[in-house]
This record gives sequence, structure tokens and C-alpha cells, in this order.
Amino acid sequence: MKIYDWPTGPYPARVRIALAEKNLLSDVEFVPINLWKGEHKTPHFLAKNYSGTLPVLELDHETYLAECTAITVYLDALNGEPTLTGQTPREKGVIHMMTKRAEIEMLDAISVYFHHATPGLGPDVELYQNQEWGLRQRDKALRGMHYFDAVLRKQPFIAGEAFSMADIAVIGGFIFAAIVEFPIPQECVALSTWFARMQERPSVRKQLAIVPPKH
Ligand code: GTS
Repeated sequence: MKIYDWPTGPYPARVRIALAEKNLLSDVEFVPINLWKGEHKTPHFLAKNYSGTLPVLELDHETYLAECTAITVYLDALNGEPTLTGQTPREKGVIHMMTKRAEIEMLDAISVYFHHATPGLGPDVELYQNQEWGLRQRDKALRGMHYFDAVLRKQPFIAGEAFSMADIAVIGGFIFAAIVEFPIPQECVALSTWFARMQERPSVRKQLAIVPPKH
């Protein structure tokens, strides 16, 4: 398998964690696409992924899977029993919902903050910025952290009783928060305790050992 990737990016990290959880890391050839140079916005790359984002899994020369959720669903079905995306209809539904919620309320919000209210990937890549929108998304991510803290006060994992793709999405949010130096609110004790527990997993620890990107 070939994955177009940026080794220190929070979204690619989600797929790397999923690969490690599924014992598939050694089956993958990682092809770096330099975000700081805007390589993800070239016509050549856009032909692979219209959205111009990473990661992208190349299935063959015509089929490319983008979107971390879609890639994780694919990987989870590839190797043994699904362990990240649920087995029963109920588990699948809840995990999908909580993954989407992690994206909308935290990870994507931090990403928008990064691209709009900070220098982001620099003027050659960030062709349109709206600082007010970015700052609103920062507030949204803060509210999202409080929401997930409340969730984790009642259950051990983001989608219930077991580790899943939804936990990986929130971990992506933590990785992005560290890059933009966005502190996790001190009062979110359940969220911080959960994150400490997540770092005990080899898949997560390995990914967090990678230094965040520098301009
Ligand atoms: N919804 C997409 C997914 O889930 O895969 C979002 C992917 C995404 O935003 N990836 C980032 C990207 O390509 C990579 S990173 O920020 O995590 O390194 N960003 C570049 C850009 O210009 O948006």
C-alpha cells in the first residue's frame, strides 16, 4: 500500500495510529508530500485527491482513498476482525457519530484556527485567511474539549467502553493543539486523564514521539 503523507501532520497521524493498531505499518510505503511547499495543491496531487489534503491511500493507479475516516474503515476491514470501527450496528453508528463529532467540534476547528488565525502554512499556501473565522473556531474547539471532558467523565473511551477510531480522532485534536500551542483547559481533568491513558498505547506513543512540524 502507498500512503501520501506528511509525517508530523495531525491527520496523517490518525492513519498511522490506525495502521499501528492493525499491525499494518510495515505493509505501507509512505510518500511525503511537503505541505509547507504547497505540494498538496498542485494539479498532479489534486488529481489524486480533489480536496488537496493528506493523507491519501493509493489502492491502485485509479483509486485513491482520502479522508481519515474512510481510510480507517478500509484498514479496519482489511486485517482481521474490525477493532476500530465497531462490530455491531450500534457500535458502528456510535463510533461514526463520535468520530465526526471529534472532527467538527475539535480537530477541524483547531485546523481552521491554524489556517486562518495564525500564519498557517505561509503566504504561498494560505491564499485566503479570515482571522475572525479562525478565532471563532478556536473558541469552538475549546467548547469541544469541554464536551469531550463531560463524555469521558461517564465512560472510559470517546465512543463508549472500547478504544476506537473516535479516540484516534480526538488524539489528532491533541496533536494539532500541541502544534498551535493551544492548551487543554486545566479543568478538563477527565480529558487529560484519558489522554495520559491513550499515551500508554504503543501506537499512540510512537506517533507522539515525532517532533511537531516547524516552518
Ligand atoms: N477531512 C480530511 C481528513 O480527514 O483526511 C482533512 C485532512 C487534512 O486537513 N489534512 C491536513 C492537510 O492536508 C494534513 S495535516 O495538517 O494534518 O498535516 N492540510 C493542508 C491544507 O492546506 O489544508
